Amino acid sequence: MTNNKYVLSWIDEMKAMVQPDKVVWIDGSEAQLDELRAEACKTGEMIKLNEEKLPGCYLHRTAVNDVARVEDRTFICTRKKEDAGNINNWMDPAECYAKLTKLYTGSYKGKTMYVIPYSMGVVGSDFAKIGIELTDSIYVVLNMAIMTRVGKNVIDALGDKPDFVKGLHATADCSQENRYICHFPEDNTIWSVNSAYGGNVLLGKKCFALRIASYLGRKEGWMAEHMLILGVEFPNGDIKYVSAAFPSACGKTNLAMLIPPEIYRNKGYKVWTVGDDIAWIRIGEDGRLYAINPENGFFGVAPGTNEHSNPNALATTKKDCIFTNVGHNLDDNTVWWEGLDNNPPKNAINWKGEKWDYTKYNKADKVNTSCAHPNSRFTASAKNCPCLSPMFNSPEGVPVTAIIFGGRRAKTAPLVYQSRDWAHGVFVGSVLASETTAAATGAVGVVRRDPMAMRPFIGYHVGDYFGHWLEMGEKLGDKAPKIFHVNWFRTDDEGNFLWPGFGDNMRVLLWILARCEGKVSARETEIGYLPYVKDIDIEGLENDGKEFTHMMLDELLSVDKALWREDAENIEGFYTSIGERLPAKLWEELETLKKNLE
Ligand code: OXD
Ligand code: MN
Repeated sequence: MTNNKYVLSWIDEMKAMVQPDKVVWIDGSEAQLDELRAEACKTGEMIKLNEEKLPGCYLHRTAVNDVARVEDRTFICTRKKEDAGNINNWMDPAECYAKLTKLYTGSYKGKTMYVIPYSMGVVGSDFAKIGIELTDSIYVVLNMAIMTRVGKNVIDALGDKPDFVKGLHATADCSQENRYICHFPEDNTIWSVNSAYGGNVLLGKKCFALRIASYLGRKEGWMAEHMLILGVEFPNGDIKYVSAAFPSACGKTNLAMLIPPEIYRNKGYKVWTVGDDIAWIRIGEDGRLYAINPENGFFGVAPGTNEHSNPNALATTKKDCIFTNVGHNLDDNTVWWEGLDNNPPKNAINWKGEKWDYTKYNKADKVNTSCAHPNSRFTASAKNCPCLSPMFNSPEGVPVTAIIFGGRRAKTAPLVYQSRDWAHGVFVGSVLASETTAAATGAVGVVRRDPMAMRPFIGYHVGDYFGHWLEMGEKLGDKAPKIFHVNWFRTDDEGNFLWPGFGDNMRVLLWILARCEGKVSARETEIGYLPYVKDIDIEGLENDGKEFTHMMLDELLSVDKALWREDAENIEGFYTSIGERLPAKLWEELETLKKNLE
């Protein structure tokens, strides 16, 4: 498919190590993908679902010990240890290559090596980047063909240049103790072995588009962020775009595909989805910030997705979708997951491949009793999304008016606040945090700092990463987007959520955009600018079937200084752990916060 000598010699080298029986280049054609689908069904790797109800859809189950990203086995292998920073696992590159070479050697024997040329971003556009993934898994090929732009046109766009990310994946024997997801940012290389779960093996996603890309972004003056991108259309037809970072499992896909409440729809408001997980952001020719979604599909969490929480995502999964680790309803050969509806199938196979008894479901032990694994997924093509932005394929991306950071905080963070300026906004993002829920760990309320929601995804030193954010702000000057923080997860003393969330988050988005346009005033507080209660529209709003009142909003917008003082101490510990590469400007921001709270 190519004469590119860099590509060919790298593949030869990898072939000599993994020793496949044959090599197949993925050309991106439907005919080839169809053959692979048929082969995967023949071997049992995938199950074809009901063609009438779910046309073109398949079910796949991973090994039971291989169902999520493995942060403790994910490494950034820079030559100098300090360049990886304190929140990444580090291994010396030479040592890592040697260690993994042993695991890879002969691991493709009896198998086919699939060569997947893929583009992150519109093929051939200025801001796109190319990767080649070698894999022994048809499941990986078919997922990559949904999540990225794959095929011959990509290799043609590469021409004879050496600018591609080299990704090697081997399922090997899927052993947990030998599972490694390793990144060599200085070599443009990713090595993943002993896993077949999406987040570890779809190398275009977290590995390239966040870890390697964040490293490249710093070098080249742009940013790779764990952010959704959405456009809010106003009744006059104007569309304003925001990008928003939330830690994993905080509802990014739901926010990205939000459907405004009826009263807003009737007035002509609409939300358009550009991306649900990753944004590549750079300064455009007019000096403003522009964002693209480098992906071509959604790898969304299935449980909890339903007609109320995210009808657009549900619609997106109705054709040409690959479901992973969800339940299999044998009565009609469809899929089911917890939270889809109130009709658990009576004749079903669970995510482990065992007969499932819906009467034994126990919320406190989801992993063992649920039909679908809590981290089960759908891989769906962006083009099937009913609210996909017409700008999705725009090579320039969309201009960003506001940046939003969000965490899961029961008490501390108010519903929404605005940072005083860019540097303060970088401070707010740098200390982003979520509290663990009982369901996740057993320990309630443990704060995990997740800077810019990038904790598991920064491909270099976190202190340098913050420095890069500050520098971008300096370059943007007065064209910088405004930065906000939201918290949809504030609770009362009984642990009930105070804010209805989902479509009603539109009300908060509108305040944010009104602030960006200088159309609404705000009150300055210790932590930043907060809305006046009158300025968040609560017309027709209900929470849990009860009318939502201004008093409730008052509570959601209150700042408990004692809790914030505690938080400031926690931030100090976090900043201290980062060491001397933490920019002085952020220490100053922390001092300002502390003074304000005195
Ligand atoms: C994801 C994640 O899968 O953030 O998007 O874990
Ligand atoms: Mn994510």
